[in-house]
Amino acid sequence: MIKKLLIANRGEIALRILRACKDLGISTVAVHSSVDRDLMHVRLADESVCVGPPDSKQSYLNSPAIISAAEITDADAIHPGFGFLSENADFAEQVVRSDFIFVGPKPETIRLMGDKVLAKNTMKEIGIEGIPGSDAPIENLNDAKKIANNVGYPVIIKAAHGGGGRGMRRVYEESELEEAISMTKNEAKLAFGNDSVFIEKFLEEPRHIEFQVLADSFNNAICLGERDCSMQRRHQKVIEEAPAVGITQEERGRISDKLINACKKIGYLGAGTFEFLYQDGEFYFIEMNTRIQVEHPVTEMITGIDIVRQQLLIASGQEMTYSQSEVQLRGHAIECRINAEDPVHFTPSPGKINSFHAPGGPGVRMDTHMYNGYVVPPNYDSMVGKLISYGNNRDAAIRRMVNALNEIVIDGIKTNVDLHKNLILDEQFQKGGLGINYLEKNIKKINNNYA
Ligand code: MV4
Repeated sequence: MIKKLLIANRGEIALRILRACKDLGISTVAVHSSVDRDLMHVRLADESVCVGPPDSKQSYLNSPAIISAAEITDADAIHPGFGFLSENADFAEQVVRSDFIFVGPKPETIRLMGDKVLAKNTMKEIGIEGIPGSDAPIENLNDAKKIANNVGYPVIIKAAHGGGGRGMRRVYEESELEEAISMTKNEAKLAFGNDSVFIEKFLEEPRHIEFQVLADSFNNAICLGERDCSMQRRHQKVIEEAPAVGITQEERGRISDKLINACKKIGYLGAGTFEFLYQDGEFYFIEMNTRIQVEHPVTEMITGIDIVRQQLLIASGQEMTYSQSEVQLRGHAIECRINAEDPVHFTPSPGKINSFHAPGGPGVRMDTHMYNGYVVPPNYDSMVGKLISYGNNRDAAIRRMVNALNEIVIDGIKTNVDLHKNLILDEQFQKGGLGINYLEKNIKKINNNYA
C-alpha cells in the first residue's frame, strides 16, 4: 500500500485526491507554487513543498522540481490529477525511473493514446470503430484528396498529437484542402512539436459521450458506464451528466464489453476514459484520456464507486474492489462547472471571495477548494469548483441542481452560476440529448431568457 503520496496538482482535484488519501490512511505531500500557499489542500496536507513561482512552467509543469519534492519528502507515489503533467508520458517515465509509483497507466500507454492515429488504429484492431477517414498521417495532397472524396465533404483535418479541440480545421470542398492541411500542420508543429495530421469525415451534429473504465494489474477491467459531455463552449465543458439520455442498456452493454476487452488487450492500468462522438445511433471512437477527469463525480454518484480511491488501490498493486457484475447504475447525476469568470465575456474573474456558502442536502455535492477569504489567483484555469446533483431520475437531479444553484453563495468574484441556472432551466436542455453545438449556437438566447 502506498504510504505517502505527492499530489502534483492544485485546486479542487488536489483536495479530492487528498481526501481519498485520508480515507485510506495515506499521508500526503502537497506541492504548490508561491501564489498557492493558502490552497485548502496545502493547509490539510501532512507536508507541503513550494516548487516554484506562479508560472505553471516553473511550478506545476516543472518535472524536476516535482520529482525532487518527492525525493526530499520520501514519498512513494505521485498523483498527477488532470491537466498539467497528467498525460505527459515523459514525466510518467521520469517518475517511474526515479522509483516512484505513477498513479496512472504505464508511460507507453500514455504515449500510445497521445497519438490519435495510433490510438484509433489500435482500437479499430480491437473492433472499436473510429470516424471514417485516414488510418495514417497524411503524407501528400493526392492521398488526402482521395480520402476526402471517398468519405465525402465536409471533412476535418486533425493534429495526431492534438486534443481538446486544438489543431483541428474543417474543410468543405477540395479547393480548401491544401491550405487547410498546411495550416494545421504548422499549428501542430508549433503547439505540439509534431506536425502529423490526419483526415476524417466531419460529423455535423454529434453528441460527445465518454465511457469510464478502471483496470488493475491482475488483468481485471470494468466499465462504469457513460457520461454525456456535449454541453460545452469553445471546447470547455460546462455541464456533464450520467447516464446519457437515450442510450439504451443494450448499447451501453455492447460498448462496455468492447472497452473491457480493449483494456485487457492493451494492458491498461488505472482509471481511463474512452471518448466517442455519437450520431445517428452510431458510436465513433475519437480519443482516450489516460487520467482522472474533471467530470468523474457524476459517474461516482450513479455507481457509488469512489474512482480516485480505486486509482490509489490499483496503483498500490491491489485488486480492484469491484467486478463488473457489481457495477450497477442507479439514478441520474448532473455536474455544473463553477468558473470564476465574467458571465458576459467569459473572461477570468480572479480575486478575493468575501463569502462562500456551499449548497447541501440529499443528493447535492460540492467539490471545491473555495472558502471564505480565499483569493482566486489569475495564473490558472478559472474553474473554482464543481456542483453535482443526484436524483432517482433526471428530473429529480435537475430539480436538486436548480435548488442548489439558488442556494450557493460566492461573493467577491464574478461566476457563471447564472449561466448554469439559465441552461438547466432551458426547455431543450430539459428534454435532453442535445449535440455539441447546442450551447454555442444558443448561448445568447439562453442567457437572456432568465437574466
Ligand atoms: C470531431 C468533430 C466532428 N467530426 N471529429 C473536438 C476535440 C476532440 N475531442 C475532437 N473534437 C471533435 N472532433 C469529427 N470527425 C467534432 C469535434 C468537436 C467536439 C467534440 C466533442 C466535444 C466538443 C466538441 C466541440 C467542437 C468540435
